[in-house]
Amino acid sequence: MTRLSDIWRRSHYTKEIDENITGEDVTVMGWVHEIRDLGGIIFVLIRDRSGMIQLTAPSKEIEGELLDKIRKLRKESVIGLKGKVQESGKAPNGVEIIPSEIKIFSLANQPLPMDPTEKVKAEIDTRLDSRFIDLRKPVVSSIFKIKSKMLHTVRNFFEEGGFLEINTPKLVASATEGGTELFPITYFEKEAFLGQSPPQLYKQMMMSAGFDKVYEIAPIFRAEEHDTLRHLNEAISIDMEASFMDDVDVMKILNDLVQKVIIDVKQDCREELKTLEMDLDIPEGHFEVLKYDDAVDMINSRDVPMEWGGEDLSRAAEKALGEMMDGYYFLTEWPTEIKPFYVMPNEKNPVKSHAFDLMYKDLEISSGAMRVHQHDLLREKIAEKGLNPDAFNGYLRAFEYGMPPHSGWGGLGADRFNMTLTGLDNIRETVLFPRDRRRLTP
Ligand code: AMO
Repeated sequence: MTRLSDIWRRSHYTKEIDENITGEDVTVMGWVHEIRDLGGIIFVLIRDRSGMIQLTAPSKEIEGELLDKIRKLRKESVIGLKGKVQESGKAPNGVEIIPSEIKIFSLANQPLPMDPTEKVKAEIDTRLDSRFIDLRKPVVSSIFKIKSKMLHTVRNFFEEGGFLEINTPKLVASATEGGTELFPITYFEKEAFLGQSPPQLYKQMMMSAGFDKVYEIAPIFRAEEHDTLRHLNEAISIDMEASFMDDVDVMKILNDLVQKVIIDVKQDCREELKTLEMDLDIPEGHFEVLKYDDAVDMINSRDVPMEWGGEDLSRAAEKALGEMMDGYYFLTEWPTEIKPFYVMPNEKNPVKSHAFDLMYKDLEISSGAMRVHQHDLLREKIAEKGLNPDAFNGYLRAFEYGMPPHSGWGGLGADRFNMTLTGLDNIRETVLFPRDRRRLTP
């Protein structure tokens, strides 16, 4: 077929060019990372997704028109390069390319809004404003290569475990986790919201539908005002739900999944981890389980005031726990009162519940529970939370005509989980285009 475009086709990523292909003709595509014009010889570093290669142009050996083109290059312009691979002791990876032809696809304006070579460090706001350039830095793109691997492992893990991937609506009519923290939107003549935990009610309804085991990877929207290093207003949540399982069963699934992701990332993202100077430890066996009661005592022992059942963990409480607990651990037996309506109370002591959180040091990375599957109890619990049960009829009906006992967890925050894999302490680093209290663009 004849092509209408005259874009060249790449023969190699720069990383694939080494002394084994000395003498071969190659075509690479990339960004001009650096230019050094020494008069008699010009060096240009060309960068692509995989790494960098040096173009070497000795002015005596290169014909005038091509040399002029090379002299015209500007940093971060996008070019195609055809040339011969030659061994070179001085070039960054032991080989260089002697050019035969160059195609300039796009010249970059100068000065650049930020320096992608990292020689001049930029603040996070400057970086996010020019995120498309920021992401050109290996230290930044590594974060997203690790995230991609993580998501790939998550999908494989669920598929191999017999889970069905589902998609649930993000435009919803009511809250799931409590009355506040919702973004209202205009839905024709009605008010609607962006879901704060959209899979929650629907993944439970899938249990009534007989799907048995489901998962979803999708955004959650939270209109929380706080401007912290751990919260965003849009985040990616990994959710699962399974029938005929209790909280301990699904904690085991979460435990296994986290371990599998760490094993895969450690094995397949060596370069990226090295770039990030991150040494990942594979946690072995079962994560430690800490009961909420004991956590309160431990927190109080650090002179951080916290009352049993009164509240979720404050930041000071999380920090105190993080100093005493290492790596991943579960917090269990949460007070029923502070958990959402769908959480199953303990049969013998209803003040306590079958809810758990997965923590990494001082960071909560997932919440889950055995759910209430009895219709009348669920209705009662919705009312106890000050919500109108009639507003939940679409959900509640699924509990009237055959609902298995079930459990699940959610919000294995893909972004927060990624923080633990990359060693970063600002969640904005792990999201391409973060949405926070002040940022809605780019
Ligand atoms: P929860 O509200 O605890 O539980 O949220 C679960 C997880 O989602 C992530 N997360 C966030 N990440 C970034 N920014 C935010 N603003 C944010 N809010 C939450 C965290 C957190 O641990 N439906 C239940 C889950 C379930 O029971 O299945 C839920 O949403 O990693």
